[in-house]
Amino acid sequence: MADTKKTKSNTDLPEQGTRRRFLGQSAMLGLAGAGLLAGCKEEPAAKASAPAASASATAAAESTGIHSIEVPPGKLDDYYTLSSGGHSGEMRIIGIPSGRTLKRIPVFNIDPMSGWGITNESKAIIGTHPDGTLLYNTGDTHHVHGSYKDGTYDGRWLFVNDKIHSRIARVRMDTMECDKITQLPNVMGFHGIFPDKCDPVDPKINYTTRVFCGAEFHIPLPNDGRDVNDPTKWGCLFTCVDAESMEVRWQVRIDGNCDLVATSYDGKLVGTNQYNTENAADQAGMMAAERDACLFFNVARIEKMVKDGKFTTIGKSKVPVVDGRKAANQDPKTSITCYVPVGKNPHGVNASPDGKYFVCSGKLSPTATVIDLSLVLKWFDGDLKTERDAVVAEPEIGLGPLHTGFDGKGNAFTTLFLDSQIVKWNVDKAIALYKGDKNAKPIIDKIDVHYQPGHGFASMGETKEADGKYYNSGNKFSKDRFLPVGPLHVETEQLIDITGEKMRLLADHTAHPEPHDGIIVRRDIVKTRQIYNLDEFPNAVKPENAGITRKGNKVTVRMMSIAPAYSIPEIKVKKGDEVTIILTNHDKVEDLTHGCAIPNYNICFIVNPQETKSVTFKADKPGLFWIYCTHFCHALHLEMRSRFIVEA
Ligand code: RUQ
Ligand code: CUA
Ligand code: CA
Repeated sequence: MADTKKTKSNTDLPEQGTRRRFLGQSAMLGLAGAGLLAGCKEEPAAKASAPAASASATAAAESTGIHSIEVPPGKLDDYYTLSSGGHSGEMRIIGIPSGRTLKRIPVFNIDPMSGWGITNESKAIIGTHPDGTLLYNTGDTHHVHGSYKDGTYDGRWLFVNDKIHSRIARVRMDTMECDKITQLPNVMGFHGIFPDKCDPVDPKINYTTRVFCGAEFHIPLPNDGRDVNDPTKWGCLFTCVDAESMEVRWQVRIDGNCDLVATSYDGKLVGTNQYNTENAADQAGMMAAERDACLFFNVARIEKMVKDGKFTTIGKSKVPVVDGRKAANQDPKTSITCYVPVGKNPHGVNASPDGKYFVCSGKLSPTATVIDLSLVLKWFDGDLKTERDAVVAEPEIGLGPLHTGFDGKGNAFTTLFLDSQIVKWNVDKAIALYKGDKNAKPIIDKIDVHYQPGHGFASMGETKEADGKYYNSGNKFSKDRFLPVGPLHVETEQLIDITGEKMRLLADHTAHPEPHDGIIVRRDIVKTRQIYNLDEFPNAVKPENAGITRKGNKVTVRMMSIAPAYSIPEIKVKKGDEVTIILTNHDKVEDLTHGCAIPNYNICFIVNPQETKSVTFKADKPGLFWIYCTHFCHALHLEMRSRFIVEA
């Protein structure tokens, strides 16, 4: 830590290389103790990085690769980044290369702009208690992945996890709205998520029909108060969800835990990296073993077992659970799981676009482990001696490797959290080195990022159409890169040109805390609708059924909006009535959206063209309340109002 003091009192700020080394060393010191980040947070503001950044921008302009990331006024981006929002509970859409934020999609959070978590329709998706209040209003999204067809995105769905309450959400890409949320039973800390790309048995089903979910935390099974003081009885499960119905298909009880998830292109294998093969309940215990594992599941065999009724259930859940623990899977030829040993406490598992390999990063080991999927299948056939023999490379790539993206030209780009760098390395050369070719040099380039990158992902890099253009480094700390905005800083998403031999930093984009993972999707794949279809809403209000009806103390208001007016100028109810307002927007012009806010009643939502939404609440406050339009729609937007009168 002497280094820290020296740099702090020094007015000549260190240049990037020095600072980078400092980050590495201090973070390693932190590692030995409790906090991984103890050192790097102490880092002084280093203004020296500013000229370095503009220098690389100049270099970018002169390069043969990407000439400009400027998207001039009126021009459109080439890609969509679809990103998680961390404990904001939302998802986000960002234009690439400009970095413009295009949309925030509420998922597990509450959003007064759209009315998510306020309208009856969104509450039904999120889930409610019997009294109509939301089951949860917090969420923690980490990983967004798209549905596949033929090994690339089909533009149909996005799937995202909620780590807090172990829920999976689906977002339909035509409206970019969440349409389903499912809570996973028997698990806690649902972290990794990945859709399949093909059916394991029927290659004609060459599109996503399953989504796999990995749970991090060990819990009593069932978690109903039993065994809370006996960690030896706790367990973790891996879950398969049906992509179409969003129902849980099956679960596998495992040894150790899950973290990230990756799927093979042929649909036969799905893998999860395990950092707690020790099954420990404390941090020291989780770091005890020299090696942990990448755990593979044989999807076809699991589904055969479920079909044959060879499963149990846990507690009140009816979901079939099969046993994937080592003790129950001694013979590879019948085994449903294969535990491939990898570096200590690995993080991240990513599938290469050629369909051949999974790469597991070391995190506490400076290595990446390359696993050949054909050898894993060979192990399942009983033709590979040990699980470890499926490893075909383990290059030393730097400190704190976490996540890997690919350029589709045989190169991997891994984030180095402790080194604050991205390392570009060649998979074939790493394999040659592992085989004994001493002249093979897998490391091609390293570039500083600012700072402590977590996820790194490339344009179309999770598909067979990986195009090797852009790489996004999702950094966990921005420190000195932006104007300070209080003790909490904005995050940086750094855009890197990966078209050339050397990587080039193109831009610093800000991100509201705290995005984790994302995907960069070519814009032609995303086909959004312009307006809704009135007939898709069973409760749509039309001129023939518009008006106010009463049944006992239940009042239903069926209202329409056409700019700049609501169809009902005055709504009269009695104190104590239960009021349901159903609002259909009859405007047909794209983006001609209206809002509906009721002061003091905590009601606020929008209706898009040809869309219907509803709210239900108790009229418990007498008085006059102006229902007004929140969404600018017309020159007479302010006059777009209706009187809501609650008689005492
Ligand atoms: S994890 S920084 Cu939640 Cu995606 Cu790796
Ligand atoms: Cu309608 Cu503003
Ligand atoms: Ca471990």
